[in-house]
Formats: sequence, structure tokens, C-alpha cells
Amino acid sequence: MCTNQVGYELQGKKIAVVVLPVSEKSSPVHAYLIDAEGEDTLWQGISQPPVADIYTGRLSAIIDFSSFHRAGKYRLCLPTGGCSAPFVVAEDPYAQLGTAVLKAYYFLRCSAALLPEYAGKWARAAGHPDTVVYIHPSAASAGRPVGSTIAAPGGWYDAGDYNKYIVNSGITMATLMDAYEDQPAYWDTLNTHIPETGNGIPDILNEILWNLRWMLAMQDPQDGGVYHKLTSAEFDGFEMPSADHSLRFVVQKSTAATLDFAAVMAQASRILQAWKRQLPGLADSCLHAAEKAWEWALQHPAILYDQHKMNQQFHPPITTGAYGDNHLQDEWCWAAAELWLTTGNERYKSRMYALAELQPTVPTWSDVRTLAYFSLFRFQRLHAGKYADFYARLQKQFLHLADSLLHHPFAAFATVMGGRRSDFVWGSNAVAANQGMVLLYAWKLTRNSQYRQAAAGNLDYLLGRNATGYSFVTGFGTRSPMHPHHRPSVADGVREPVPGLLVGGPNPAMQDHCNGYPSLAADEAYVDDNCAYACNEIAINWNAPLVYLVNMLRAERN
Ligand code: 9MR
Repeated sequence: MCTNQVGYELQGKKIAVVVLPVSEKSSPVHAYLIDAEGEDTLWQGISQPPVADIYTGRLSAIIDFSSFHRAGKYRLCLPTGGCSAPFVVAEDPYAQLGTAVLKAYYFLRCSAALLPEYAGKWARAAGHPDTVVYIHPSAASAGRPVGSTIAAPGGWYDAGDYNKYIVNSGITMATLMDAYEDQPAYWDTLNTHIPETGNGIPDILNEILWNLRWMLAMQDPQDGGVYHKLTSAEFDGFEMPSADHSLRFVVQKSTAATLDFAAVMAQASRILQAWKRQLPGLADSCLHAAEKAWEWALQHPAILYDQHKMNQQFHPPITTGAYGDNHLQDEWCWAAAELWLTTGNERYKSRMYALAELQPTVPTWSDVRTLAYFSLFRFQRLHAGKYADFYARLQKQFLHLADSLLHHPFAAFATVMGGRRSDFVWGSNAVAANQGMVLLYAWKLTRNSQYRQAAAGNLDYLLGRNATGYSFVTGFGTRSPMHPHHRPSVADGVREPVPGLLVGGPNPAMQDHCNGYPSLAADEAYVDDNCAYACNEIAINWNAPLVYLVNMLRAERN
């Protein structure tokens, strides 16, 4: 029995799935809801006729107990025996989860010791001070010859590895800032219990600032270009941050990194305007940095990051994550839109208008066009009338995307996630979360509750209503990953992994070639093993849309 293992919203859709043994005939299944503590049956019902899982052929029966509206802790049982693990039905079932998925960023902080007071049993020493970072020969210039160094401390580790990548920080920061900008008041009271808590700034912004300051240091102040990443030459072993003393490099400046940086800095500047007293000068610095980055990009419109080519030319070779992106149209539109929203400057308008030529997509690190849609929709009312045609076109295209998600569900689990085989890529769980984010924006635009229900359905997917039976967030649910590909979780000697982290999820390409994948089927290709980096790693850009999804569901109840 697959349920959302964390819980269901009292007023929301409540669906569980029974995957039938291969021998079973396709007749509907009878199910009982019982009190987790007692034996009383509180609801009973019959599933819809079972449907085949398009990836495995297995039949699954959808049990919809949405008509049940009493808060409590329950199990769903079958007459043939077998019950689900207990789950809750509650007005607000995701309070702890919403905090934990944001707190996860504290656990990912680079250059900082995590103190027991804030990190509990996951406390650890600082690593990677990044105060002496070498300019890689690929990034050398007259002003910055080989052998010179910069300081770029702080920021978050990208994922299970110990490197810091601007492109991936770009989408992550935007997603977290979207969550803040959409509902600033919600975050006033959400404390993650970090060293900055209580300093008068909401913790989501405190956490964002930790990475923002690192990003600022990744810009060459002389020309405005931004280094693609800060990295060791190769991936480090499974050791704690403090044990890794490898040399650190900043590599080649790239147009993608510089435009992502410009977009992030423009959005940050807008947000930080309201915090000028607490953070004097920062909003202005961010805007200045954004404009300078934009100038650099205009002068270097297509410098791609091609790690393979770079390694043929320069030493030492760099073999860590590439985040190479050969399509920059979306980065141009996104940066232009954020700069336009923050400054109102006409010079960004033509690049921003080009957005309407791009059909929106579910965001990923390499495709950020839809981040521009999100920000533009947020300020649509302020522009009342003036840009009506542009906004009408964006809205039409955006709702077309949301509808295409609704119209191609994964019938076997009654989720939007999985409706297409291409959903099951490296980081498929972030596809589910980003689809949820798209659906929540569609809901905000239309107030059509189908969109919100579908977004919540994808959260159910992530928390257990899926073909693997795992809740994919560490520390949440009755069966969650214990062995993520996350160096501190492996090396710290603590049984439980660092909590609040979303693992990558099913990925039949299995690039890690680890043993133990139970199946080649797209929706089942997941194994909870730390060698399985293609399905069981964690990453900042995967947690961020989950932060958005969980917390915006909380902030905006029906
Ligand atoms: O999330 C990235 C995925 O889309 C790519 O297919 C994959 C291979 O290039 O890289 C993933 O990103 C990894 C990055 O390169 C290094 N840090 C860990 C990231 C998550 O696995």
C-alpha cells in the first residue's frame, strides 16, 4: 500500500495506491481506514478498476478517501490482510517538513562549523575555507594571471559533493527567493533554528544571504564576468569536509553563469530594498553586480562552458560536475526580466519580450525561462493594463503548459509526475517538485482548484505514493532513504542521514552503474545506496522546489 507517509491535508485529496500482485485479476479493491491506535473502521470504500502501470505492466488500484474529513492518525487496510504504515490526516500536516527542507541548506553550508546547538547530532567541523582559491589557467587574464588567488568563502555545497557551481546556485536561489517574494509574511514566523535566527531577518533570507555573499565573490570586479564554478580538480572521497584539503580553483567565466548571476542579483536587490536598515548597502551592491554582469554578457554573448575542451587546453584537468549549457536564450530572457522588474529600465525590454517567443517549460538548471514567467506574474497587477498583450500571451502559454501536465497524468499513481517517460531523468524528484511549482502558479492565476490538487498530488508522490514505496525526503515518512550519496551523511558516523534532503529519485539511465537497482522500469529505477549518485544523491536545486511546494501549500490553504 502506497500512501503519502507524512500525511494528508484535511480538506485535500486523499489517495492511496495498492499495487496488485501480478497474478491478481483486475477487479476493484476494497479498503478500510482504521484508527492507528484502535481497530475501529472509520471509513471504507472500493477502488476504481485497477489500471496498468505503463512502465511495468503491474496493475494498481487507486483508493480515493477524500470524503474522509476527520483529523487523526490512521492506517489503510485490505480485507486480505496487510495495512499501510500509520499516517496522519491534519489541517496542517507539513509544518515540520516545511521547516526541515529549508533547514537542509544550513546543513549544506560550506566554510562553516555546524554547532551542536543548531545541528544536533549532525554537528561537524568547518571545511573548505575557500579563502585561498586559485585562478585556474582557463580563467586567467591580464588582471588575474595564473597563480593569483581570490577569496570566495561560504555558500552551500552543491550536492553530495563539496563543490560550488554558479549555474546551479542560480536556479536554487531564484526558487527560494520566489517562495519569499510570493508570501513574505509567511516566512516572518518560520524559524529554522540557525545561528542567525532572531536577528530580525526571516530565516529564509538569512539562509539565502549565506549563498548570496559567496556568489558576489564569484564575480570578477574588474570586468563583471562570473566564474562558472569553484571546485576541487576532482571529486573528493567519502570524508568529512574538514578532512579534504585539496586545492580549490575558480574556472573559466561563462555566459550562462554570468546571466544566471545577473538574474539572481537583480531579484535579490529587489527583495533587499526592504531590508536596507539591517543590511546597509547590500541591495545596491547586488544591483550594481547584476548590471555589471549584464554588461559582460553583452560583450561575451556566447561563451559556453565546455569542460572537455577546456581540459585539452589547460591544467590541471577539472573533472567535477560541468553544468554545461549550450542554449542561452532562456538565460537571456530570465536575466532581462529580473533586471527589468527591478529597475524598470527600457534597455532590458526587447530581451524580455523575447520570452513570449519561448514556450514555458518545467524549470531545470539548464532551462530557466519559466523563472522569468514566475517573477513577471508576481508583479502583473502592478503593471495593470500597460503590458496587457504581453502578459496575456505569457498567461495563455503558461496555462497551456499547466494543462498539458494535468492532461497527461500517470494513471497508475494518479499523479502528474510520471505522466511522461521523460519525467524520469537524473533528479526526477525535482521534476515532480518543479511541476508542482508550475501547477501552484497556475492555481494562483486561475484559482482553479484542480491545479492545487495536482500540485499536492506530486507532493504525495515524493512522500511515498510512488512505485518505489519510498518517501524521498531523508528523515520523513516511515520508509525514507538511509544511504544518500551525500558525503557527510556517509562519513559522520551517525546512523541517520542529515535530515530534510530530497534525493534524486528514479532514473533508469543508471549512470552510476551501481548494483542493487531493483528494476530497469522508469518508475522503479531507484536504490537506496550511497554509490547510486544517479538516483540517490541530494542537491540544492532539488530541495528548492520542494521548499516552495511544501511551504506554499501551507501558506495558501484552499
Ligand atoms: O543534476 C545534474 C543532472 O541534471 C546531470 O544530468 C548530471 C550529469 O551532468 O549532473 C547533475 O548534477 C550534479 C553535478 O554535476 C555535480 N554535483 C552533483 C549534482 C547532482 O547529481
